[in-house]
This record gives sequence, structure tokens and C-alpha cells, in this order.
Amino acid sequence: MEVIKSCSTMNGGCMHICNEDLGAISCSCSNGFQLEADGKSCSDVDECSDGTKCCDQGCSNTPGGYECSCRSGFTMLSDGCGCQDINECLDVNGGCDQQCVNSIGSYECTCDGGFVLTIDGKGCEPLPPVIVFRSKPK
Ligand SMILES: [Ca+2]
Repeated sequence: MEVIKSCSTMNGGCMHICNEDLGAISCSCSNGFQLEADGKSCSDVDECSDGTKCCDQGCSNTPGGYECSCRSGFTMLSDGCGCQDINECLDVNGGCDQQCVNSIGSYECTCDGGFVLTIDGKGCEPLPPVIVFRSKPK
């Protein structure tokens, strides 16, 4: 077996970065990768599980990095880490006929007195006249 003594031959056997120092070769890895036990191979670091992630909510590991994500009802901050509630009421009143009430991660429509919410959760219709339910006569 040929002993590789230089980074100029086959990258010194290193998967990523070959360092030559006083005739000795050592391998290192690009950011987001870690050196394997063989001293040559590089494997992805799972930042989502090793505690280095900055994500408020979701985290997905990618080769050499990771990406944060936010649940529905939230928007990603420019830092790529934080998640901020979307105030749906600022956009066409959340689609609500009458009142729009924002909440963290969601919102709901409500109606003024004398009105009830329609089945779609957005519209308002006048309260129906009082209906008296009677049991069927036997
Ligand atoms: Ca919201």
C-alpha cells in the first residue's frame, strides 16, 4: 500500500481539506461537517440535535448546515432563527365580517352583539329568532 505523504496527491486521502504541516498530513472538514474516526472522512453534523441550532420552532438538518422553520401562523424573522406571530387581522381584517382577534399563532373572528358567527368562522349573521324545541307528543 502506498503511503501518501503530500496533499498534492489524491488530496492526501482527505475527503475535504488536507493540511500539510512539517511533512505531516492532517485532514479537516468544511463547516458543518465533522471528522470521522478514520481521520479522513467527513460526516454531516446534525445541528438540530446537538444543541447548536438557533431555531425558535422547527429545525431541519441539511448536509453541512441546517434550516429553521416556523409553524403556520408564524413568520420567520430576518435572522433565520426566530418566529414571530402573524397578525392576520392587519390583512383584510383576517377575512372577518366584523371583529378580528389576533392570538399567538392564530386568530379568530367574533361578532357584535345580536349576531352569531356563521359556520365558516368568519361571517356574522343576525341571531335567529328564538326557537323553542319541544319533544314530540307521544
Ligand atoms: Ca396570529
